[in-house]
Amino acid sequence: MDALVIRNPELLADALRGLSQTPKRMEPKWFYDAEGSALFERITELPEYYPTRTETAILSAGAHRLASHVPEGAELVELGSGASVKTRLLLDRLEGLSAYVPVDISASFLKETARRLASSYPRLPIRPVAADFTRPLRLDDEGHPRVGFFPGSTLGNLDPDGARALMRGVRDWPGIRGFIVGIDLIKDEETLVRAYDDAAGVTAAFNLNLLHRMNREIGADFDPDRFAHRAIWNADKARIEMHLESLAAQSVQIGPRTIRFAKGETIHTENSHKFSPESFALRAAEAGWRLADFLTDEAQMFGVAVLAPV
Ligand code: AVJ
Repeated sequence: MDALVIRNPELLADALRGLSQTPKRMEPKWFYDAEGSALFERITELPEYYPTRTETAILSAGAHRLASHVPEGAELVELGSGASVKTRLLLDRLEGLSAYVPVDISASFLKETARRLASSYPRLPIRPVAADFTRPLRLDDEGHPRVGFFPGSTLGNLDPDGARALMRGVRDWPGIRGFIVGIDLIKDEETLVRAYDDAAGVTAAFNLNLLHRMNREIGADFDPDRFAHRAIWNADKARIEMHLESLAAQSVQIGPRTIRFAKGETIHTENSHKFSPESFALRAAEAGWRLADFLTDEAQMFGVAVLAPV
C-alpha cells in the first residue's frame, strides 16, 4: 500500500465500527461529501424521485395556511437547512418573524446560506447555528416564541427511537410553539422502489460514492465495480432500505483492518422511513406533540405535518 492517508479520522472510526458489525452498516450522513451532495441534487431532479418536487409544491400552495400556525414574533429554526428553496417559500409568507435560525453541520455551507438569504430578506435577522441536529440542540431562552422546521423527510432517515428523541428534543426548546415536519407517505411498492433505484443510475452512483469516499478519505481499497446498489421496501418496518451488495467473496483493507465480504453480503447504508398521517401522529404523540394540521398533495404522495405541543 502507498502512504496511508487518513484525512477523516471520524469516518475511519465509524467505518471500522459499522463494517465490523453483523449485518454491516454505515451511517447515511457519510453520503454527503461534495460529490455526494452534488449527486443528491441530481436525485432531486429525477422523474422517479417525487419527494422534493412534491414537498415544494405543498409548501408553495400551503404557505399561507402554514403561516397561520406561526405566531407573530416567532423565531423559525430550520434543521439541516440544505438548499434554501423551501425555506424561501415560508420566509416569503412569514413577515412577522423575529429571526431565522438555520442549523446545519457544515459551517461553510451555513455561511453561504446566511449570506444569500440576508440579501433577499434584509430586515430579517439570520442567526446560523453549526450543529449536528441528531444531537440535542441547546437554544437560549430569549422570551420569544419558536417554531421548528424540518423539511425534506430527513426525519425518515432516523430509526423510531432516534426520531422520537429528535422530536422530544425540539419539544423541549424554550418558547416552542410548533414544529413543521416533511414526511414521505406510504404508497405502492413500485413507486417507492423506483424513487430509490432510478433508471439513469444516479441513486446507484450516490450509494456507491460512499465506497469512493472511503477510498479517498481513509485509504480504503474498495473496488466499487464489485459492489451493486440495492433498494428494497421493508414493509414490516415501513422503510426503503439502501444497501451495497458485494458481488463476490472479497476482502477490503481499511487502515489496520481487513474486512471480509461473502458474495451477496451487504452494507446497509440508509433507511428512509415512510408514514401514514396516523402512524406519524402516533410517533409525534410519544414525543409530546399533537397533529395540529396536515398538508398533502392531491395524490397523497408526501405530507407536511404541523405539530403543536400537547
Ligand atoms: C435526503 C434523506 C430525504 O431518504 O429520500 C435520496 C436521501 N437517499 N435517495 C431520502 C436519499 C436516496 C433522502 N433524504
